Amino acid sequence: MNKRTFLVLLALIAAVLVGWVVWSSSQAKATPVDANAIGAQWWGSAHADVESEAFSHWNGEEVAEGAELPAVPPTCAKCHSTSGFVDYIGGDGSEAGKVDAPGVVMQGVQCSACHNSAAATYTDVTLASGIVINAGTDAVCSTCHSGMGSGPDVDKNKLVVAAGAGADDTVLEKSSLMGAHYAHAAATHAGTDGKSGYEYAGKTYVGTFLHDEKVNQCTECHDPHTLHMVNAANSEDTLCATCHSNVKSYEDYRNVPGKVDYDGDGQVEPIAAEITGMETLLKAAITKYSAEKLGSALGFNFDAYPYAYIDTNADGQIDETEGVFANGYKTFSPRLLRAGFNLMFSHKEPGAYVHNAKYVLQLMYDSIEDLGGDVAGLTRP
Ligand code: HEC
Ligand code: HEC
Ligand code: HEC
Ligand code: HEC
Ligand code: HEC
Ligand SMILES: [Ca+2]
Ligand SMILES: [Ca+2]
Ligand SMILES: [Ca+2]
Repeated sequence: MNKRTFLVLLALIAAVLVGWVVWSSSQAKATPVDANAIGAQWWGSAHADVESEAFSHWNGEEVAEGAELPAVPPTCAKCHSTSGFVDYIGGDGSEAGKVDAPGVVMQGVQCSACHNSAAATYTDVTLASGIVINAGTDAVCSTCHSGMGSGPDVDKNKLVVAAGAGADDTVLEKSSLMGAHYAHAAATHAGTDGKSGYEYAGKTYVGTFLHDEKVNQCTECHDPHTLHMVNAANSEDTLCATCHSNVKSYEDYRNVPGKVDYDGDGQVEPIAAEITGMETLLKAAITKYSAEKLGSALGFNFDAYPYAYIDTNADGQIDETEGVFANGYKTFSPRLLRAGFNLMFSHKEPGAYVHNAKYVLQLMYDSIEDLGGDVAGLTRP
């Protein structure tokens, strides 16, 4: 099947689903819903962007005999395909809690991922840390947006285990950066209740972020179809404006006035900027520690996998010649893996400032301190 046929088929499937969802919701309540509007909103969202890397990463793989499109392996299919997600929650009649069959590329997150009989009663989400949280009506969103790795995985890494307790500054040959994957909003939101960051022994961490009773659930802020912020009632302004008067639209989300100078630069900035400041300090602490203690400086290019590279000329930047796959950083120590994990945990969840800012600030502060960095001017939330 070529791509055009596939997309036409996808449109047809969506149309049938629109009909089905509208029919089943009309059984439940009398008010008619504008299904065309909902369909259009969904088509414009990231969930429908079937050509994005998240849904087409496997396009180059071999097509199995009898299949028409390449498969998404079961470990990835839960979050990267509609069929894999429905399989995971048991909406296709298969065992719940596990993906039994590979998913299919370029499905996106279709109507049927969220609108099926299993989704309606699905509440308990197993995070990457193994901890189960009762996410209530957030469970569907939280399953795909909780990441693929957790802080405790660092200490379970076989190289770290082999090095033994107390070998925090030992070089682990052929090691690589560990992270929590991407857009793991539910993992940050849960804070220490989800144990998703690398939490240092003897420190305490904030739990689930209780923002305000009207904005604690994913879909109280995110429209489930456009994924954008919902508007305040009878207004063109974003919902945020009801409580943060300067936040009218997209450009302003990050500009809620802050209260504390966490990163110690002498300015009380909005908390999103304090997080960026803390990331910069953690990056610098990582580069300094790796150069001094491990003999080769670690630098980052967050846009190019595997993100961690040898900063050959130790200028704190990864330039084009350094940021190549073959120059990936491979000589982490256990201490460096922990700090690198927390940096990635913050950076790859760009909405952390609103999902649970204090949790990522605490994690990064502790990483800077553990690396022997200077925390004298910083404030730990
Ligand atoms: C718990 C859910 C989850 C699992 C499991 C998961 N991913 Fe993802 N992944 C995501 C989400 C969510 C994104 C989207 C991030 C974004 O674009 O905002 C993503 C993005 C990606 C991207 C795109 C990154 C980019 O820079 O655009 C790749 C590639 C990827 N994942 C590979 C994988 C592979 C390979 C597996 C299986 C080994 C996997 N993922 C398993 C949730 C998951
Ligand atoms: C990522 C999950 C997700 C996807 C994908 C999704 N929906 Fe929804 N949809 C929801 C949630 C959550 C609600 C709100 C349910 C509630 O309020 O009880 C909802 C509500 C609805 C409603 C009822 C609206 C109302 O005002 O009562 C309709 C109709 C609907 N969706 C149709 C669709 C169609 C058609 C598609 C595909 C084009 C789709 N949905 C895709 C999550 C999703
Ligand atoms: C089956 C897995 C799955 C489910 C369920 C799911 N998402 Fe997503 N979501 C993804 C993936 C994968 C992406 C990345 C899509 C892309 O890159 O085009 C994404 C993208 C997003 C984005 C945009 C991210 C960006 O970088 O622009 C938001 C916001 C979002 N989802 C919120 C939600 C909400 C809210 C819900 C619940 C109503 C939800 N998601 C349910 C997998 C899922
Ligand atoms: C207080 C409102 C609010 C709540 C509650 C909320 N979000 Fe968000 N979310 C935002 C804002 C604001 C952004 C950033 C949008 C931007 O900058 O484009 C965002 C960004 C995202 C993104 C895309 C980028 C990223 O950081 O990953 C995803 C995915 C996401 N949220 C998922 C969720 C999920 C899942 C939940 C529930 C566990 C949730 N959100 C709860 C407001 C909220
Ligand atoms: C119903 C009222 C209400 C709405 C709506 C609301 N907020 Fe808030 N917000 C608050 C309150 C109250 C606080 C202070 C919470 C605290 O300090 O623990 C807060 C704090 C914050 C903070 C600082 C977080 C921190 O950890 O210190 C940010 C950032 C923020 N809001 C962003 C947003 C954004 C973006 C939106 C819209 C998507 C939004 N808020 C919608 C009431 C609201
Ligand atoms: Ca299954
Ligand atoms: Ca500051
Ligand atoms: Ca350099």
